[in-house]
Amino acid sequence: MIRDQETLNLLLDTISRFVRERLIPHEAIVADTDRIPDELIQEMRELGLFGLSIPEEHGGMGLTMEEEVLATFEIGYTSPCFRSLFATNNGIGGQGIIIDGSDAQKAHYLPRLATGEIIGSFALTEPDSGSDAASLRTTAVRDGDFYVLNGTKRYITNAPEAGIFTVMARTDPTKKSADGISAFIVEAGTPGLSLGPIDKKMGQKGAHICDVIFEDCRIPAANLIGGKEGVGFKTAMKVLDKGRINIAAVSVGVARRMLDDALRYACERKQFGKPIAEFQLVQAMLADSKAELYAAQCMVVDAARRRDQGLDVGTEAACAKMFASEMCGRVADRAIQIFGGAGYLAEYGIERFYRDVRLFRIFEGTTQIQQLVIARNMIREHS
Ligand code: COS
Repeated sequence: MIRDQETLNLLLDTISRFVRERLIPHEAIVADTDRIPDELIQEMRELGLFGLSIPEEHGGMGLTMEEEVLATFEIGYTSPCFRSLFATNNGIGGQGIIIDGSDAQKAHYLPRLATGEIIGSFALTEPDSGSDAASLRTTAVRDGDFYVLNGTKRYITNAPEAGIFTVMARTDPTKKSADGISAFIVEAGTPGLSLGPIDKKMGQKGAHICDVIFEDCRIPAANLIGGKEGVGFKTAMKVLDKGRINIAAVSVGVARRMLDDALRYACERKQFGKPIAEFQLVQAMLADSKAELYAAQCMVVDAARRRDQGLDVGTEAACAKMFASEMCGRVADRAIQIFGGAGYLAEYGIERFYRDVRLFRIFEGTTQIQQLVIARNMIREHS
């Protein structure tokens, strides 16, 4: 439910201007240097982007899910690496604390996440545990007022920049399933926590991932999220339900950008004596992209509204993530096709988006995992 349309419009307009005036001009340099300039990060802090969905009482904007996805549509209109930097604070790196954290944990960590003073990161995946998240092997053994963590987390977004990690670890080694898993807040710099080298990847230059390694890493028992063992997997799944709506929203944002770029090019580029936009086969690619984009946008807003109503959105989040990320991949592919040879050149930027958006179909649950979640829920409801 949008609470105040006028304030929201102001926010969306401010973000849109920031994206067009500050971020878009820096896309190429960030891709070349693999680094977001410090002054842009400071501007993101000043705009409140690190705290969009962190509750107001903890220093954030407290946006509803619907408001947040509308903001993400705007933020998505540029290289997704920019959003990646502050998205974990609003999403997977902060939500574990927001959803299941104790009052003391919220009061201690959320204000610093909201301002962007620290970056929050989400450490679920491991070398041998990706889609099968419940099989994770990192252990957390209670020792008095501490837990001792051992294990390795892999592909952890923003780990090189992170101030805190939400870490899922097995507290009950006798249980091999999800109910032996607990969630913890681990501060960067804790002895026994180290980082692997930054991974080289296909796209999203400027956003960084690496391994996070725990070797007899002692953390206070007070950092067990919600003070309760055995519910960490559920915390992770609830976090991902929200995260998946956001990935769907950024897919819509980037698809809009690619389609606008492709449309502009199609109207300017002339072949056979007229703009290629006048050819019906090009029009088909534009029209298919527009229709699918509209469908994805409607799904994202609907899923967000349902979450704001307090409904279980496991199915809708998975549907939106699957459809929107796949749609974004198709739009990227058609955009390259419309650009033709120019689309293959780095100079036009469209090949960079093509590589960047490939990740949307993989992270926060692959398309195949979304299919599995959707079908399982359907079968459960049926029976
Ligand atoms: N919200 C709350 N609880 C949830 C939930 C959700 N969305 N999804 C599952 N749970 C609960 C289940 O209800 C179950 O609890 P009970 O045992 O009390 O019934 C428990 O969690 C285990 O669920 P389930 O049996 O469905 O777990 P599975 O091991 O079969 O796996 C999938 C579930 C495959 C859906 C999960 O492992 C997954 O999402 N994998 C992908 C991980 C991912 O997205 N990784 C990306 C890394 S983060 S960038």
